[in-house]
Formats: sequence, structure tokens, C-alpha cells
Amino acid sequence: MPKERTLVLIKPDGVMKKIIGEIFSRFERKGLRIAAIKMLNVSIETAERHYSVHKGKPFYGGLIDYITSGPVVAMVLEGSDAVAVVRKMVGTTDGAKAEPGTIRGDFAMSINFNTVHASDSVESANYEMPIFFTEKEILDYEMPDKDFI
Ligand code: 3AN
Repeated sequence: MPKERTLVLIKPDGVMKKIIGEIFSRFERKGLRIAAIKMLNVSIETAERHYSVHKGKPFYGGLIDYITSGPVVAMVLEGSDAVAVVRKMVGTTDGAKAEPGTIRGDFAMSINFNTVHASDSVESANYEMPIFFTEKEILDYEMPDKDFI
């Protein structure tokens, strides 16, 4: 499996639910390498860039309002097949329908406040990562257990 990088955001409801640590813990225990972390208030410009594929959809305005409403934690995760692995851990878009055991399945009840964002393809990840991180902020280092993961 190719090594991939993916962008994950802990959205404002995830920060308010005090599950930043829980979410990082799940990804770390899984064996994903954390390549970058940042906490930030997302500007409207950044939100519009990030959600440009949803422009024109009825929920677009709400998406922008929500992601800019409070602090967000952005991260880049790396590992074999990381995009699909992380999407599986995050669960389906609507928290009420997401499988228990997934992040949304365990911590979200709706589609509007679904706690996390994760890139849905390598192409999306390559589009989204530079919105939140410079190349220099995405760190390349090896974990001591890399040969077992
Ligand atoms: P995901 O986050 O699972 O990749 P997307 O990319 O289809 O889902 O949607 C991005 C975000 O837009 C979702 N996280 C959700 O907050 C919102 N969204 C998507 N579809 C709807 C919908 N039908 N009604 C309201 N909000 C939606």
C-alpha cells in the first residue's frame, strides 16, 4: 500500500466536546503518524477555499458559518492507505447514522455538527493540506516502530 497523507480537522463542536485528546489518541493508537498539528480560528476566506466543492449547495452557508464559529484543530496524518483508513475511522457524514466505533458514530448526532472532517481522496488531501499547512510545517520523521506498522 502506498504511503499517503490526509487532512483531518477537529471541528468547533469536537473542540467544545473536549475530545481533542480522544481523537488524537485513536489515530495514534491505530499507527498513523502525525505529521502536522495546528489549532486555529478559520477565516471566511480559508473556509471558502476548503469547502469550494460545496459552493452553491443549500448547506454551504451553514458550513462556512459553522467552521468559522470557533477554534478548529487541523492535522496531517500519514500512513499506508491513510485516506481510506482515516475515512473509515471517522465514519459516514451523518453522525446519527455513523457506525458505533467510528468517531462520528461515537461522538456526533447530526450531519451539521459532525465533529471531524477528513479528506475523501488523495486529490482532495493534496488540495486541502496546503490550505492549512505550509510544506515546512508538515514534518518528515520516522517512528521507532515503523517496521511493525
Ligand atoms: P464528509 O465530511 O463526510 O466528507 P461531505 O464532504 O459530503 O461529507 O460534506 C462536507 C460537510 O458538509 C459535511 N461534513 C457536513 O457538515 C456538510 N453536509 C454534507 N451534506 C450535507 C447535507 N445534506 N446537509 C447538511 N450538511 C451537509
